[in-house]
Amino acid sequence: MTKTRTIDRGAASNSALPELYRTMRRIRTFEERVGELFVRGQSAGSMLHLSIGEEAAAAGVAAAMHPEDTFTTHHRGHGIFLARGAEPARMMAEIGGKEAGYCHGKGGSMHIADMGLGHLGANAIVGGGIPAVVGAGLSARHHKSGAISVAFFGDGATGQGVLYESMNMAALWGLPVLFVCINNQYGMGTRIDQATANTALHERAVAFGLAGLSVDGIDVEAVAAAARTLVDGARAGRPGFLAVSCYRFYGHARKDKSPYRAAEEEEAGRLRDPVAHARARLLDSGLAAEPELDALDADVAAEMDATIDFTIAATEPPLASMFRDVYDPGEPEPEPVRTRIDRVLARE
Ligand SMILES: Cc1ncc(C[n+]2csc(CCOP(=O)(O)OP(=O)(O)O)c2C)c(N)n1
Repeated sequence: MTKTRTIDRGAASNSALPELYRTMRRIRTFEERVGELFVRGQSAGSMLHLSIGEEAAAAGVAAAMHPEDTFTTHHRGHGIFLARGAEPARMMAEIGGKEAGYCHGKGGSMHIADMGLGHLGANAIVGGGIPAVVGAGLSARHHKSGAISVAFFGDGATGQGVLYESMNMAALWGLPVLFVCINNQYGMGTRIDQATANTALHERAVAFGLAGLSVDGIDVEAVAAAARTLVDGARAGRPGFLAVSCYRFYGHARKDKSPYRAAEEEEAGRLRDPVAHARARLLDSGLAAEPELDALDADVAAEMDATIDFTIAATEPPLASMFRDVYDPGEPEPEPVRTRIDRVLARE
């Protein structure tokens, strides 16, 4: 796999922006290739949710976390896992339903998990991953591991009761937990202000006794700074809530052409581009020069091209492994469906 370069910003600068830019560029390009995988009919399952436009939320919060910290994601979590150190090839292979994937192709896009990297699981049920971080936070405190646990979810999850139960318990018990709401303005085809009267979502967390902040998701440095404040607080037993405001560049899932949004709105929304914003900031501040950024982008493109080639060439899991990693290894494996069908047919 191609190794991507980092920007040499000299000993004088301690800005985190070059690395944040690189993380966001990798997410953007990965997601574009995942879109291609879908169009080529090579993704497993019929749904894919891309996080293009939301890169700053993933990169900024991930940068504030420590290696031992754990997290859960929603159905739009590819970028978050990449920012937390996922190998693109293993992740895309998972999305392609291949044996080489993080869950041997059985999780797919919406159910990736990897305990080694602290990923407690992506969850397709809106709000489904949120309570798990309360448990992880309680466990971390009990075992004095020093870790925090972070739930990433969309604005749609703020309509789920489980968020409020989880925030209440986290605040009541002073757990090392952070709730990160990626507000991309839409829950499927419904704009947030058509579903929610008070769209200042962090205020709800404050009402529950958490530290609540809201940040503009076009600015990855602002996201990282807000996340650092809340991560530090969470580690000291003061749970937090971060609302990151951004725009979902494309439809809800790959098949959705978002007919419910005006073209002008989409155009304006896509101008709120965190990757382009970071690039402009790097150039304006002299932290990087254009050729350097072009070279980095090209390296990332090559890395992700290799990733899609790897995925397409990878093999599917054997049928015999269908129930492996699905049931308790201590229990006998259920009879594979194929053998059961064959047995029933032979009886007829
Ligand atoms: C409990 C539940 N209700 C409904 C759905 C169907 N559904 C899937 S994604 C989605 C929208 C979620 O919006 P949001 O939480 O804002 O995340 P986004 O898709 O914008 O990233 C809905 C309603 C679901 N998966 N789970």
